Amino acid sequence: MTDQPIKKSIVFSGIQPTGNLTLGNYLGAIKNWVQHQEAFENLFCVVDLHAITLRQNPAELRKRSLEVAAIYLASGINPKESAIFLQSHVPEHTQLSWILTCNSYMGELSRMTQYKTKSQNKEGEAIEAGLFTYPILMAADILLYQTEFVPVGQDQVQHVELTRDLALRFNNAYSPTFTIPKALLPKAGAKIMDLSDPMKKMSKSSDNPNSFIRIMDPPEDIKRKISRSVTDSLGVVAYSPEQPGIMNLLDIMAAISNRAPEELAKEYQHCGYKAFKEACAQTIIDELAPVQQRVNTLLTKERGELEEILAKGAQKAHFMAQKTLRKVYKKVGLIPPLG
Ligand code: ATP
Ligand code: LTN
Repeated sequence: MTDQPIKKSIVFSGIQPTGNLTLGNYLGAIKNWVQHQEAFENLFCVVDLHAITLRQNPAELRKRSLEVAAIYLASGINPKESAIFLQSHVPEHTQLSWILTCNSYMGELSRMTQYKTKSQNKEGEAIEAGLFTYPILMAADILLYQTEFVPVGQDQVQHVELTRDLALRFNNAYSPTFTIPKALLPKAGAKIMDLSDPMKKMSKSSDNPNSFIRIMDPPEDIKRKISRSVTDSLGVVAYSPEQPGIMNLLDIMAAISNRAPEELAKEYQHCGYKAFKEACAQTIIDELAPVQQRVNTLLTKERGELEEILAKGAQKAHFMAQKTLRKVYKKVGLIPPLG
């Protein structure tokens, strides 16, 4: 018997530094990353190249990129366990993306729900090509690291499926090159809904600030937004699809407390909506308060450390990404650079 350390499976995920991160991003993605952190070898990326799919204010984008990294750390991502880095610091992402673009079909890209919705919102306007090819860059992000699991919210599952298709196509056309990744959804919180319209997903790019809770929202705002959230006229707390607003609040509480939403519904069944909403707001406030405090410290007093963590993360990611890209270069007939 040799004492070889067991190789951990690789996890990759990312969030775009556009807008303010919401409770949806926190519960659908980040909290799940933290929970699985020790079982895997992790790469958590701030996908700034994805952010510029739609034009950004440059100063704002710089600020948000650091803030997202700070949120990862403040939420419990341990930089000793996981690499945290900015996508634009590892050039292999765009390099692999081009090679995959040459192996992707217009048809499969035009079937992506996110593309369809975002392009419909721009009817009559010019649609940026990046909006169309964006899932290929996401596939490159994932495949560069021989990723096995991709922890994301429900809305990204279709993109992970496309990534699998592209990887299988490449492996079949050349020879086994990429690990075939799988999406990893959280037990609760995979789809947090909009507080003003519980049939829509909570989104950080929504125009209505009452529709989402930001990770950095102060307690008064959280209380106000939850108390105004759209529910129904049934008046009894129950976990039922006929009550999507209440279901959503129960899902939020369940995801935060690691409990079953049905069990929470029982606990609050004799409680009016007002008191239930107050309890829900308090659960959120208690969860986010320490994260907010830590983010503020990281962005001020510990900014140097934050930048150092990003530099180390990029170095590690670059090392891993280079290995895959060299393989890919050889397979398709490009000459890998010396060194
Ligand atoms: P945008 O509104 O700008 O498209 P977004 O809020 O959907 O942004 P992304 O950066 O696209 O945020 O998503 C980052 C991660 O957060 C992904 O894993 C995504 O699945 C997850 N996520 C986003 N919104 C929700 C939500 N409402 N519920 C659960 N997970 C979510
Ligand atoms: N497209 C994702 C963000 C993203 C991502 C990734 C998530 C870009 N690259 C790789 C997981 C793995 C989104 O949430 N809009």
